[in-house]
Amino acid sequence: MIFEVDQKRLDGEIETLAAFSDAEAPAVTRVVFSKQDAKARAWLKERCREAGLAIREDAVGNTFARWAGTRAELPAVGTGSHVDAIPHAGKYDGVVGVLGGFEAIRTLQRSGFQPERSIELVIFTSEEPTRFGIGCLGSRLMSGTLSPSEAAGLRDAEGDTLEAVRRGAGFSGSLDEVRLPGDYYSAWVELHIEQGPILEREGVSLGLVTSIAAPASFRITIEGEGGHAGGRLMPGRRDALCAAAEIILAVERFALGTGAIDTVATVGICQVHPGAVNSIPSRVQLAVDLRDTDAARRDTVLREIEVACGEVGERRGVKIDWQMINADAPAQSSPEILAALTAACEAEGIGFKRMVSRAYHDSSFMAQIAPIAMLFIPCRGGVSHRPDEYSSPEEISRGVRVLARTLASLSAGGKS
Ligand code: HGY
Ligand code: MN
Ligand code: MN
Repeated sequence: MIFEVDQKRLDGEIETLAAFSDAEAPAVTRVVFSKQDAKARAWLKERCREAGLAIREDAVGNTFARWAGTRAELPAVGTGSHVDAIPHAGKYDGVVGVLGGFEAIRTLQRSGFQPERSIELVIFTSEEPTRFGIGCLGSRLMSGTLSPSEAAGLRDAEGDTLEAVRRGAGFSGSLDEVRLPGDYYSAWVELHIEQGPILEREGVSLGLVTSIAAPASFRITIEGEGGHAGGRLMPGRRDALCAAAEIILAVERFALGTGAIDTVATVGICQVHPGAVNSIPSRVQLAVDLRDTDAARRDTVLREIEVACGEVGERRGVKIDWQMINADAPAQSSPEILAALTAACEAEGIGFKRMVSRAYHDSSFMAQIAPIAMLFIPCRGGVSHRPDEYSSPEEISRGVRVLARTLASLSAGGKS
């Protein structure tokens, strides 16, 4: 069976989706439940309806577009990703998995293939932590990793709760209904850009993800003493930003200190109060992202940072509070799904390599309710979460062809 991807149309759709953005092109900003997010969702649902897929949305906006199989009573095969984008991001992160998964379904339809198990495209709500501070909100609720009550109470920077925002965006119903049963999907595959340099550097077309790194994130609030930048002399100052500076460098030092290339740590947010050039910072809020393929090694770094906070707080006379947001386990891919991807790569004559994912994905949580794997395509220079993020139409098409073939093989009925 030959699978022909409609590369031209797919490329056009990526450009159309990128235009639903709150940033100047080529940057893309599309924060969950924003107007641009709503436009993107509406546009995607229309395209899926045109393809004859049955659409449903759950109480938090996860969107499901199903191609009914001949044995629709069996657990379905799932694929998909996210279309929300962090501020000033690119146009491929998540989108390749949604539009690529959609094109894989249309490619199978055009080839005359008829699935036994239904094949379902999923567009997850809020994979990015931008608005509510925690990533993979939709898939956490689907997998039961986050409770409905914890989720409902999450607040954005304006203080609006997820409960109020989702209802304002038209998603009602109980969050209790978002959770999927363990046998909802028989298999799950997500296509995604690598967001790293390995495939391009090694000249390999596709990556078969064997495991997804263990992400953790937390907030550190430092309370010092404000005052006049001129009148308050240096001795005895309790400058919250100077204390924060020591902590930020400690985060970097401890991540480097494990000696393992897989330990990564980033302080991506630093909010200074009152934020005036002639006023001593009285309060600083840091948001820290810490990951490792080895959860125990990650947690060692976590503890080192905690100890350093205590020492800096003591020495500088500032109060330091710590709020854990998440500390997730690494996710393992299923040998069965990896085997299906391997067979599809070989059938298509496309080179591949096994690798880990250092970015987290919704598949990290889908792994708790289904056998999963991810399929990576190269991205130029390994760049992502930047406007110059790029994957070529040819690289995307190779990913879509292998995904289509994999979905076809997984959708064969077999055991129920
Ligand atoms: O941060 C991540 O790993 C993902 O891109 N949200
Ligand atoms: Mn991302
Ligand atoms: Mn992503």
